Amino acid sequence: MVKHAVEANFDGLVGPTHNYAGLSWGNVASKSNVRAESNPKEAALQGLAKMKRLADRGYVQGILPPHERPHIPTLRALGFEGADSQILEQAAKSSPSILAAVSSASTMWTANAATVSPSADTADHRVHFTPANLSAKFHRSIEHRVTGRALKAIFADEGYFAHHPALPSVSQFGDEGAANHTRLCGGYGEPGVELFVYGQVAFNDQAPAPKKYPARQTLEASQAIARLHGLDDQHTVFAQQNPNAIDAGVFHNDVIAVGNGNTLFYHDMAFLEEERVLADIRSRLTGAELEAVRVSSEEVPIEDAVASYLFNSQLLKTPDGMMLAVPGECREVASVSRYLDTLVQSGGPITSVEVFDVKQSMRNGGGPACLRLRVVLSDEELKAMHRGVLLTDDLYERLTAWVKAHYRDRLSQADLADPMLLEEVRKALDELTGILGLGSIYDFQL
Ligand code: SUG
Repeated sequence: MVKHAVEANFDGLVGPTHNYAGLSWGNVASKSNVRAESNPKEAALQGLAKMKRLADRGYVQGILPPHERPHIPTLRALGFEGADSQILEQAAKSSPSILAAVSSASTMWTANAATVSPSADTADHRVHFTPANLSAKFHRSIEHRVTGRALKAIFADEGYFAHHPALPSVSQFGDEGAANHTRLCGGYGEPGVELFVYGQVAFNDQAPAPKKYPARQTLEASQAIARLHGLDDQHTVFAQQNPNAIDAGVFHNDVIAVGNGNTLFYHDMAFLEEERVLADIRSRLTGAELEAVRVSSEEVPIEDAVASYLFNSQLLKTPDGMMLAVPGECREVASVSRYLDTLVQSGGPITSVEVFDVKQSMRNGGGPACLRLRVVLSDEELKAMHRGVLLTDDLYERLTAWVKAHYRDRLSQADLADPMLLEEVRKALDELTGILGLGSIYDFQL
């Protein structure tokens, strides 16, 4: 029986150590803004404003909390010793790159937090979650344990929700979560097609692969997730990303394609085997015809797609079609702005475009779609989850006040060694778990 379901978006609340450390080789924005001064307060408020606008439009909007950073347990595991302040001092002196990595607020990009399969697709009819190991980048590889704890605290009822540990943390199983996973469907409660996009085949040296930048997701990882989630062949399509796109700065599929419902909005350089991928989706999709909105390289050159993050927009169902929630940068790149003007008049499934300012995150390569993890939930599942993380007017007010009270408005690389910053972060996060009713999820709370 088909149940009524909704798509909930869980945005990562930007953490108090948001900074620009140039940690992501292959992510053009991260490298170009290295060592620029950041504004964590503005970043968090921009994120909250996006969430509020969408919640006001009637979308179910949730929050995933930031992690404890700088992460002292990781520094201890790497041999730094003494009191927390001594550890920070030693790390800053001898290994500033390691200190920067364990200080990143990268958990804000929750599209990389996990892969989620809705109950309509899975063999045991539960919602399945696998936190991404993010093994391609050291600063992100330390996220999955706490992410797993947060997801378990929010989706606790084992009758409805199943949680898997992250895949083995090695390059052969490199997994970047929902950034490389899109679900196409008729209604949200109907069985859908889960499109897994990978950058490289790990156990085949002959398979096409990017030459310049790393492929962060492997076919083997995507297949493992599909097995763990109990997805059969009728509900899955595996597609290789075009290696030339990765080499042009498309480090995740969500930088070049976004899908929702029966609509797939993508660039002609997104997939290695475009025709095969579309045919596979079409042959599996039930309850609706696929609407493929293809943007050609003539309309939007790949460099402009990467610079503007056109495809890192959120595609959201509206009563009369689909809304594309684009980052402000899309109006600053001429080809993209022109394309958007024609898009809504084209008579296709995308009927409106709205602009969101998430500049602080964009400077690290994170657009509107990076900032959210989608979880399709039936009415019963929505009731069963921990609702303290769902954005209401009251929660928005409390979180805004919390950010204003605890966050700095400027942060440089030198500030990361400041023991006061660590204290501020822990105080703020302890208060946050109280506001969200999450119990203890951080190492410093256990
Ligand atoms: O993993 N940037 C993130 C951006 C993630 C975007 N997510 C999606 N496309 N879904 C990354 O590359 C940069 C941090 C720094 O350089 O300080 C960073 O981690």
